[in-house]
Amino acid sequence: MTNTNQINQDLVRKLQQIGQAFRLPGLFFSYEEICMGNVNETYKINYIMDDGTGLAHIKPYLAQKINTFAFREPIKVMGNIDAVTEFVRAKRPNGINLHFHHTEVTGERKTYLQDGDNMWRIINYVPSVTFNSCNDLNIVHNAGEAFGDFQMALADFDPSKLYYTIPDFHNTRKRYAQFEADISVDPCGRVASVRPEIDYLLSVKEQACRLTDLLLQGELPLRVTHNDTKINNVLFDAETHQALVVVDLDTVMPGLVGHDFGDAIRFAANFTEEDSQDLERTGVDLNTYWAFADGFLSQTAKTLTQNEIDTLGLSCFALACELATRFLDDYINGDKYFKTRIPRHNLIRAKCQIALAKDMVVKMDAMNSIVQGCASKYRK
Ligand code: GN1
Ligand code: MG
Repeated sequence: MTNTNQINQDLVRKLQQIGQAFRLPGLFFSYEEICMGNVNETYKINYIMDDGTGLAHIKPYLAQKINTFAFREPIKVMGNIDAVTEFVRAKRPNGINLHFHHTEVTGERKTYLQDGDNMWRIINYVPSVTFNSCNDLNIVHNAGEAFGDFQMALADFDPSKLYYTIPDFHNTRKRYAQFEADISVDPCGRVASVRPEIDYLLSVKEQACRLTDLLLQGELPLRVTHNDTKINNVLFDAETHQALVVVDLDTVMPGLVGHDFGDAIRFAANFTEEDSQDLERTGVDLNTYWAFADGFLSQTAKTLTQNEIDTLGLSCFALACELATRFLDDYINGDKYFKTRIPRHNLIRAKCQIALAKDMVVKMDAMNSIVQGCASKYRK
């Protein structure tokens, strides 16, 4: 038996064991890894059961291993998710919702299973399609609407009920402070080779941190935000391309509207993918930007303050720089946080975010005008 088979068999056994703990009915028969997300591990697991009429019925679920290096307090993560999903479900009982299965451990119902250092959960599988990149402006518009709608659905959720599962997640100043501290330690001797990238990021530090500063100065309100608004975190109907549900709620925490807008734009409105090495082509596609902004503001414009609207363009730059520092910091530290799939993956990702941030500077006036135009359209 080859090594790979051995690993797969181990995984099969592990997934079966997890399914059993969550009391999934039927027989486990296959799994596939869902290769999205840079932090958690996700598997579609397929069960076969009798549908009651003697016919075989295949029922898929999602099994997810929470990365406990990123999420140090996964029980709090699940607490937030439970609170938020139940809140939305009560408001919209007929909508498509995420359902987290429960284990029964000594009579207690839990939506997670502790397995040594690992933490597992099982989620209902929603038949759907996702997009890592998308040229279809209708789909991008629908994603903007979905993230805007998600935030508005939680507008009356009491933020004090949420844990800060990753403290200072979008505190760009603290991200920079950590980055600079790690540069001076240089634990893997990689700093010398990434000087140009470090120099660029430090040269724009004040502008990149302005959003965080405005929050600390009380100029921008805290809301309940998603905080990880990559377009692949929206599930779409395969035929109509309507958005079905927003997923990956691990980072739902108090945050700024700009964190959600900026993160979505730096991912979806980039001409290239997040880890592209084609830096010539990397940059903001203003058509995609416009489509997302229109969808997002159609849901949020009436609620947002003028300051929030005025800083949406800036938030895109802030999020691109913040993520560039995180990727480069991880590279400097020896790739401990983000999953890497190719050599120097984090460096490649950082370079791509830097190229994107540079292009945003050039296009910032246009980005701001588009936001103002969409906001006034939906405020009437
Ligand atoms: C991580 O795992 P994923 O892809 O949902 C990260 C985000 C980054 C993103 C970059 C908890 O999200 O903040 O923007 O990678 N999530 C966490 O691809 O750190
Ligand atoms: Mg995520």
